[in-house]
Amino acid sequence: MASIEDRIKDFVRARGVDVVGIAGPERLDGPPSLDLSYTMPGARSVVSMALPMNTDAIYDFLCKRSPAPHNLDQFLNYQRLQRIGKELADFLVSRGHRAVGVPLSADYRRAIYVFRPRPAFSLRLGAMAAGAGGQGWSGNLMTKEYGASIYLGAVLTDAVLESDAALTPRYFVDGYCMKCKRCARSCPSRMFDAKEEEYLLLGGELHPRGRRNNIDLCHISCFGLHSLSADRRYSNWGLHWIESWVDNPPDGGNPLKLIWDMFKRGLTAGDAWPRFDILRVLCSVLWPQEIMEGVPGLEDLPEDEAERYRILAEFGRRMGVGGIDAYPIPMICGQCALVCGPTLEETAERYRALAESGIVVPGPDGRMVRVDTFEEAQEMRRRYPLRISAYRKMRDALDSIYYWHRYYFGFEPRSLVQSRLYGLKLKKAVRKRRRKEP
Ligand code: B12
Repeated sequence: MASIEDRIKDFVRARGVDVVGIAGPERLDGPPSLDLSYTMPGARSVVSMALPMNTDAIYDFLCKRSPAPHNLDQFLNYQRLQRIGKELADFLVSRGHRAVGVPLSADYRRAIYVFRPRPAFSLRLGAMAAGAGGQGWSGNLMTKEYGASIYLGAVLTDAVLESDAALTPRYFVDGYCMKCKRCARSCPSRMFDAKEEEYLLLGGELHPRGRRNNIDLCHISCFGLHSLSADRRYSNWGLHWIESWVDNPPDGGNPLKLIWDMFKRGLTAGDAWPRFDILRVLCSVLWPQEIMEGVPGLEDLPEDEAERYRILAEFGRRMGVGGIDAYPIPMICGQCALVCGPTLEETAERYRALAESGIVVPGPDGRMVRVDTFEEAQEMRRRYPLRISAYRKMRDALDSIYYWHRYYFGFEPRSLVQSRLYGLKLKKAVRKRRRKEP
């Protein structure tokens, strides 16, 4: 008779997921967000799953043709992963276990400072523990099949499952990233270093990634608050620039200045809350069929950009999020993951597409316009400045402060203790490693 582990894998493979791995209780020793009991008390094992991003949509995004296909791809795949997660959880329940599908993002632990979120459960760490992939230089989860351009899902269960073989901690960094590191160049704000390493401690082993200059740089790029690359050669799909960064890109060395710049820009953007909220509802709610009605598949997306935005905005409104109708594009960046393909050649090709793509800025009727050079982009921004009313700015600032605190503010001694203990263990392991180095 087939084992429960084989049945689980057959179950998800039958639904089109070819990257799947399992981690049992002995694998779950790592950062606080690998503690399953925070999300599901009594959980002992994780089933991790990955779906690939659509490659044509990636090229449309990186080449600055359109951000709409990649955004639709994420909308559809986050719903698909939630559906498969729920079906797998139901399957495990029918076999006498307890099980839940994990929210795919925006499910954070409560903290005093809410704007540097810590996931309740980290899908990347779960996937590493389950052998579905390994950590890449960017910190993204890489898979052998698709590189880092993937979406992750997971189911937690109280069943004690047998673990799959995990990849060695340096599997991707030594075998792939050391010859590439294009992810570091594709991050507009240079969030992580191209040379120096830092580590995650998982199962007593140090897993390398590029040293982070400051995680806020990632938030600033990914939420489109500063979309111009440090070398001014390309941008992501964000609407804004932080003016003082154009001539002096930050290096992460002054964290307070970075936080100040982030708030000054974020709280005057006029649409910061709905842009985050759409991701929150998309990743934590499995929407019924009537909400998905009329949402086309990628192959049926119309050519006309305005019509594409109308479809995405309508989908957002049906999920209860309005206020970004003119530019309903929540996935603005993520370029470090998008460029990272299954082979070095494919990654080089994607990076070339990005590096030569130019800069997008808001144009005449608010539509994004692509230009070749920094000088042209500056001229467009001067001619067509974004006009956001004082009322909208104020309302959005208040919404952002209120909702982030409502959903994520709190004091959790358990998280603090876990974080402190993990920090101490990590320091000790890094010291030990340094002593051994020649
Ligand atoms: C937070 C988050 C973001 C943030 C920050 C990203 C970042 N660089 O960490 C933002 C919004 C900017 C973001 C952007 C993106 N994300 Co994102 N994001 C997440 C999320 C919610 C958690 C990431 C995570 O695992 N952090 C925890 C650990 C691994 O990160 P860490 O900072 O190193 O943690 C350290 C400390 O924080 C501490 N620690 C860990 N946990 C805790 C808990 C407590 C309480 C404390 C005190 C400390 C602590 O220990 C760690 C080691 O030192 C996951 C969904 C999920 N629930 O897993 C998606 C997820 C990782 N994102 C994903 C994607 C696709 C993206 C984007 C490509 C954008 C997009 N959607 O297209 C970009 C990529 C940018 C990048 N370089 O990561 C995918 C995975 C992609 C991949 N291949 O890995 C995920 C899994 C979503 C999904 N369901 O598919 N993301």
